[in-house]
Amino acid sequence: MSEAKVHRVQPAWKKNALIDNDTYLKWYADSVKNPDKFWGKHGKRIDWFKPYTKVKNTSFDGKVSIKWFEDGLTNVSYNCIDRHLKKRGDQVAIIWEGDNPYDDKKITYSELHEHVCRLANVMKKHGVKKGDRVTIYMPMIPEAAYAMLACTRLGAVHSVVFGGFSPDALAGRIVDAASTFVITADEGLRGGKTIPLKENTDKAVEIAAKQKMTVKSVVVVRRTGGKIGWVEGRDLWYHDEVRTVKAECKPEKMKAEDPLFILYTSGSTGKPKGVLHTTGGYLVYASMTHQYVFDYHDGDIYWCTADVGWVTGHSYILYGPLANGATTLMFEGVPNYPSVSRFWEVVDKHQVNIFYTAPTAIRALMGAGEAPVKKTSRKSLRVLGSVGEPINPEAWEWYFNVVGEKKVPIVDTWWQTETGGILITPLPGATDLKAGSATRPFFGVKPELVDNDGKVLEGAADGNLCITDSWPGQMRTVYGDHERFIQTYFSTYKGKYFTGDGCRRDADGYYWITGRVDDVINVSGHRMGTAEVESALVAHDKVSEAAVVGYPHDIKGQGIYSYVTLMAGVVPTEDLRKELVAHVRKEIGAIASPDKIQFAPGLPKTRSGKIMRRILRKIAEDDFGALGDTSTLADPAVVDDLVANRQNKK
Ligand code: 6R9
Repeated sequence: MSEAKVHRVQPAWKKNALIDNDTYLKWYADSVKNPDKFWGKHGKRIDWFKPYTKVKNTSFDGKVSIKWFEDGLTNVSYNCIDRHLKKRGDQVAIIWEGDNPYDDKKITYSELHEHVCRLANVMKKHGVKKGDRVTIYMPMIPEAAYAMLACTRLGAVHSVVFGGFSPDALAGRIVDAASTFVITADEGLRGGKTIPLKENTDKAVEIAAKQKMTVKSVVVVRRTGGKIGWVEGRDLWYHDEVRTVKAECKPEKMKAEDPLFILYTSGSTGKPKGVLHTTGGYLVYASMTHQYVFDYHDGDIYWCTADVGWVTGHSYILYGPLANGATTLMFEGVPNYPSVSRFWEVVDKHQVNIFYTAPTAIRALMGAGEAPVKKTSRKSLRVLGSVGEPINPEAWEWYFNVVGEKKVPIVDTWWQTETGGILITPLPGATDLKAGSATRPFFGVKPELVDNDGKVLEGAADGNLCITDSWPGQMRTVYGDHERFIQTYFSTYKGKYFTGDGCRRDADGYYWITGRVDDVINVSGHRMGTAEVESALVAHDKVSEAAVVGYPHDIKGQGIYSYVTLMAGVVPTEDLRKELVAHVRKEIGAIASPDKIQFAPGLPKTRSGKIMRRILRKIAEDDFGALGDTSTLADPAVVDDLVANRQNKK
């Protein structure tokens, strides 16, 4: 093998592994040669009320149409709960670990069944029907899982909104999905701090009402007991409601292509898109990747540290693991509370075998040194995973050497909200590892690298990452805007799904994701469109223009750097800088807070008025010696001012 240091598959990883390298190669070849046959077989891993006879019916051309298992009938909640009851009724389905280390509980599959049925009956009683959209704005408590599963039981389409988003962001998502039913909690609790979820919901519902979108019911789970406002006739206490309904609720028979959920994600232009996933293909793909990527064996304790507000929480806290009858751990807290040993203490406490987290957390913990890790045992760990952004080789090696003590394989899993599940990844018993590479495609995935003109690059190459054929977990459309779906993903390189990521393939055929090539930045593994932050900034009455770029950040991966031009006569001050940061937090949420704000009398523009972001990125990186050609600028002098006042001087 060439280049980076290779960590070969160790005998212990191979010993009981589900897939070894020969099997990987054979299955992969079969999967791309004859997808109908391959997926026709693996589609049976879930239960169908009516078996499918058609497997794949997909086209990336023209109007783009993606259908899998289209004539089959199934139900996600049935597959995640009911079908396990006979064998696993008393097995723990969810281990919940609270923000406070003394707060935890275990929910068995039969208990999960009852909770989900009751909530589904409450929703039914208040008018929720198949196809309706339900917004879920919850902390990381088991009721978030019940809410999602209850929707799938009825065939309602959930839209989970991350608890860190602002009332404005929540309102936008409620309106876009035309959702009249919201499930939330009084407050969230993270790292000892409360998050006013109900208060935010009240504000969001008001904002939505101004846009003619009436929310009829708000179900409230009591988490902290904090003081909240109450709207009679609209608000419902979860604990009161679930007591009054039956503990049984029949799962709806859903078509494979019936919508399952909407999840909003940032793109390079406009407001966040509602990524739509459907029922059958999504579940087949989420469960299959969960099993093979994490080499999941019956009885394993599995922990993914994501929030259910992101796709990772959907596919790999909830749907994949539960469809496989796993025990999945749900964590309410943060990696550094009460101390930076928390992750490893939880691993020991619950004897976690498979642990899946984000590079930003690894880097932050790495900064705190080895001692907080070493004081824990971690003997139960068998597989470590990484997701959300490129993992730098230093962080990878630290994860491998310190956390896994050189004995545990790392699966660096590349995928996206749009892909539904993992597309490029090592398999623990099959793939030799290289620090920083997501390695090879999962079964059925056909990656391709193209240059900016769309020319296909062969062999070792650096280019734009496309996927040339469909896989069952792929998104089907942008909710309510199929044209935008085609435009965003299938028009840059005709007939191919364009990921928005840059990627290098080495001589061994390993893939190395280099990061976004569009105007999306990745802050602590969270996607943020620069356009969204810009529009929040210009919504402030003292701002006339704004341009936002990412810059390398030690912990977050990328930080948010904003250039702001003020209205004539407004004096730039430190206070105004703080005010603008607070303003963006209010408009979008804390994850969008600019790390740096540079007041700029002018922005570098071409003669046609296009902002030259390339230059802004360089200045933000403090790399202004390499600005490149600035001769096409309308006013080259603005660059001197930008360089002189840069905020990231080394
Ligand atoms: C699952 C998720 C997707 C974007 C994606 C890419 C980056 C995710 C990665 C990775 C390098 C990995 N990304 N995993 N980059 N290596 N293992 O994160 O979905 O929030 O939609 O973000 O994240 O840039 O395009 P999402």
